[in-house]
Amino acid sequence: MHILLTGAAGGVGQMLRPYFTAAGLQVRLSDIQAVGDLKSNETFMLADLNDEQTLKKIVHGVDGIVHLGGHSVEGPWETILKSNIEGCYHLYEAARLGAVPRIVFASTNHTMGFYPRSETVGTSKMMRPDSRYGVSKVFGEALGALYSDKFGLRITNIRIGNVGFEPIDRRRLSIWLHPEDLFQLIMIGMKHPEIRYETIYGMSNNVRGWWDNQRAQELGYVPKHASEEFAAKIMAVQETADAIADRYQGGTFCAMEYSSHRAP
Ligand code: 15L
Repeated sequence: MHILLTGAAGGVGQMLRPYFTAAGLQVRLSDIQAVGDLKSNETFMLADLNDEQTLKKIVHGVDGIVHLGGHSVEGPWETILKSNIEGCYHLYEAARLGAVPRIVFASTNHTMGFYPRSETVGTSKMMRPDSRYGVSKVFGEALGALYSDKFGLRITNIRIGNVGFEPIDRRRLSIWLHPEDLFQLIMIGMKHPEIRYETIYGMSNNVRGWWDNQRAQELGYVPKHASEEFAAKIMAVQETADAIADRYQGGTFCAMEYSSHRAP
C-alpha cells in the first residue's frame, strides 16, 4: 500500500510518520515546506494545495490519501479560504481525476465546538462550528460526501480532538488523541472494506469524553491509550477560567471574537 500524507511537515504529520514506517508502509510525504530525515519507506514532494499541476503528480499512483494539509487553527478568512477550502477542493479533484480510491480527512472537533460540554454528541447531530477554521472543516466533510456519493471515492472524516503524547490541560482530558490511536483510525479508513462515507471521532479512550464514537468502534477501533492516566496531574494545575471557553466543547475557539451576548 502506498499512501500520500499531505501536511507531513506539521506537528501531527511528524508524530504519525514513525507509525507508518513501523507498519512497513510506503509513504509519499508532501507539504509546502521540506521534511527532513526521510526513512527508506518515505519520499517527499513539495506541493502547494492550490497548485493543481503539482497535485496531479503527488496523487499519482497512490492507494489512498491522508489529508492533514491546510491551516490547522483559526485564522483570517483569506488564509482559511485558500488553504482549507480551495486547497481541499483541488486535492479532492486531483484524487478523482487520478482515480485514488480512498481519502482520510483530518476534520476537527471544532466542526461541533458550540455544543456544550454537558452534552454528548455523535455524528448525526447538526454541525455547530466555532470558528472559520471549523466551518472550513464542515466544508471538507461535505466535499467528501459529494465525492463519495457522486464519484465513488471511499472517504473517512476523522473529527480529531487534540493529538499529542499526553493531554495538556483539563479540556484535553476529554478530547485527547494519542498518535498511535490516530494511526489506528487512519488505517481503518485506508483498509476497511465497508467504508464508503464515514465520520468518526478522533479520541483515545477518554472517560471524560463528550463524544459518542460508536461508529468507530463498529469499524473495529480499540484505542490503546486512556487520558485518565494523566488526570491527577492535570487536575492539580489551576487553570484560568473563561465562561464561554469553559462552557463549550470548542474551548478558546468559541471564546475568541465571541460577541453573541451583545446581540439584540
Ligand atoms: C484542532 O483542530 C487544532 O488543529 C489543534 O491545534 C488544537 O487546537 C485542537 O483542535 C484542540 O481543539 O485542542
